Amino acid sequence: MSNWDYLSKFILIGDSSVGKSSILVRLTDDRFLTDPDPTVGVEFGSHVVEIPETGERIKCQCWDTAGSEAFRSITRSYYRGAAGALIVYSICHRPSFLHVADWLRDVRQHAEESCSIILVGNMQDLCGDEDGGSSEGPEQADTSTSSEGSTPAQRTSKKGAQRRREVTTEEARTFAEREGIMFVETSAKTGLNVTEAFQQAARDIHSKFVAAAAAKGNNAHDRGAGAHQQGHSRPGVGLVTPTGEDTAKDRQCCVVV
Ligand SMILES: Nc1nc2c(ncn2[C@@H]2O[C@H](COP(=O)(O)OP(=O)(O)OP(=O)(O)O)[C@@H](O)[C@H]2O)c(=O)[nH]1
Ligand SMILES: [Mg+2]
Repeated sequence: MSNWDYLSKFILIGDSSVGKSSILVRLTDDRFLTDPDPTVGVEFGSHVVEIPETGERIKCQCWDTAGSEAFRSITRSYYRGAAGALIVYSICHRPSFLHVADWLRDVRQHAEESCSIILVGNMQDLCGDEDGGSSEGPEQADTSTSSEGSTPAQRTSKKGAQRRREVTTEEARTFAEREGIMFVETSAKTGLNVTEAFQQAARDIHSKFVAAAAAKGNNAHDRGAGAHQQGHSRPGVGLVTPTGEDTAKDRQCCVVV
């Protein structure tokens, strides 16, 4: 018996050193790496999240991309077929937020039109309060060096330096609302809202799936319906359902178009 009801492809994008890989490791392994290597190209991880209201389980197959410009042409090729996209920035590093518009343009250009997009303001533990300042100890990555010109290495090497919030929750929320995307603040270090970010996106993907099924006159919850054939996917929606038997072959399916 499968431990998931739907399979969905996610991409994590955003500037270098904003914590994309850390978010994925928190989701899949529930741990935090203080000194991870920058991602080279793309990395993969998967995890089943449950939608609390319906109890349905979505297996999130996540492609964690390198933020570095050098890998951009490689990473863009992973956008295709993504049902969900997490655009990550650091709430303590304003340039990473200013670049969100570019990442959004990229997703809209290269991913499916129906891709559910969530803006993720990470590193909430470093400067969670709106007035700025660190709420945690000195071992964390520093992101306080305001601004353009600071390299990711510089931003993460000054242990113990003062951190300041550079993007308010309100500003990010207003941006997200204007763009019609979801929004959440997270901490890969403490785990705050990490699962919730994926749940929120999964919920949105699922509701699109149900709406598409209804438009076609199918019942998305009826396992006997044609919608639940092995590896079936709904074009433009990006959900795959396992068969009732859930063979190993079903579970390896990872490309959703
Ligand atoms: N305190 C704190 N540090 C974090 C958080 N998320 C990531 N970091 C740290 O920030 C640094 C960069 O994290 P990564 O996860 O490698 O960032 P990335 O976005 O994957 O970077 P690229 O792979 O280069 O694109 C690391 O030192 C992490 O330990 C967080 O929520 N809180
Ligand atoms: Mg990474």
